[in-house]
Amino acid sequence: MAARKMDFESTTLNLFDKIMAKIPYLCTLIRKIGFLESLSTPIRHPTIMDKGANFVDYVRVNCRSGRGGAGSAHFRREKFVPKGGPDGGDGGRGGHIILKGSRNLWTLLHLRYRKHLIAGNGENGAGALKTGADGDDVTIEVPLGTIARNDETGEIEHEIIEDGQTVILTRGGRGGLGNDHFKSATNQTPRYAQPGEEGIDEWKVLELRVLADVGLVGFPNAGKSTFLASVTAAKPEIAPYPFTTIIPNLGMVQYRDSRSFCIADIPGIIEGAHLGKGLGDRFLRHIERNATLLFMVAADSDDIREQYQILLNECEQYNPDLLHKQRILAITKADLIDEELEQMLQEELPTDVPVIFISAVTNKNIQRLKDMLWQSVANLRYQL
Ligand SMILES: Nc1nc2c(ncn2[C@@H]2O[C@H](COP(=O)(O)OP(=O)(O)OP(=O)(O)O)[C@@H](O)[C@H]2O)c(=O)[nH]1
Ligand SMILES: [Mg+2]
Repeated sequence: MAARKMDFESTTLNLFDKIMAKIPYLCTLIRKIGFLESLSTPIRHPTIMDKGANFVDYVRVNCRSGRGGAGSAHFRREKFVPKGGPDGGDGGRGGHIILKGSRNLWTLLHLRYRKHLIAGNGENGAGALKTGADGDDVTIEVPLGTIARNDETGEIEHEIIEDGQTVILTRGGRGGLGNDHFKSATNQTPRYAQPGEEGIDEWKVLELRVLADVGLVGFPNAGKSTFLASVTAAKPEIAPYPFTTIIPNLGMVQYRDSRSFCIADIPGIIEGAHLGKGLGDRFLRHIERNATLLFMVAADSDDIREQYQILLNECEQYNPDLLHKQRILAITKADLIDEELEQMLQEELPTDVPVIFISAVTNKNIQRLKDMLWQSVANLRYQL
């Protein structure tokens, strides 16, 4: 009996030892399983929200200008100066909220987490005609092309288009007048002064509309970014899948005789963009300011004329004024079709717009297109 008990105990101990010996191996196994699992779970690629998060072109800000300081109702009191008369100074004005254009900024990102702009209050006036100090202004820098709207009415109030340009977004309250202002022949001891004016507390909408001479309009994958990269020093992302570009890109074309113009490449638009399809019409606002619209349709599309019409329609749905802009139609990727097919396509092209076949790969007609764009830009810029 005792021997059997000993036997059982030694077997248990052996088993225990064996398990303990296997622990490092089990740990490695568990780690390996974890590694294999991580292989099977898809890697999280940056999403549209991640990539575009730094491009902010619309913010609502709460602007609170400062209250004006009260005027002083004070009388001069000095030895040997009896009945010195009123000498109350004026209150200082409240601080303004000021917008300032800066060519170094490109988005409104810096205002995304700075929702409340609060200016300082003006100081009260004092005796001996001392005027109170003005409240501290709050100046926010914004990129060129920013417009400020009234949040309630949607009315455009200001537009920043030049570097260093400043406008008062929300005006600070006026300082009250001191009693010195109210003295008169019939009232030589006015015992009152004006209170300071209240500051304004309001919401404003700041919207960025990129200032560029030429805007690229096309379906995703049409070759817009490739064209931008071939004529400017910009390095946009280029890839053979739709919606590679999800935020606008800008590039400067160095034209002959050191003249230059700016091109904006906006994300591709698709049929129904005005109903929110694809990336929607959110980025169309960035071509509203462009002098010329360069429509781009790929040469290997099923029906070039139809695609052009769809793009035109989306622009019209967004803002009918876009149709009054100068237009050029570029048929991209012309290297994918031969001369014969190009001749055949010529007959099916829209007739209401200048058309040019280009290829960013073989450089076909790129210089000619630059000439056409410059002509169109210069026409408006210098009213030739
Ligand atoms: N063969 C040929 N391929 C081109 C040409 N231009 C662009 N591509 C190719 O077309 C694909 C799409 O080009 P993108 O410039 O990214 O197109 P996009 O219009 O900017 O596309 P989204 O940003 O998605 O709207 C890429 O694989 C380019 O290499 C061209 O002239 N010839
Ligand atoms: Mg692109």
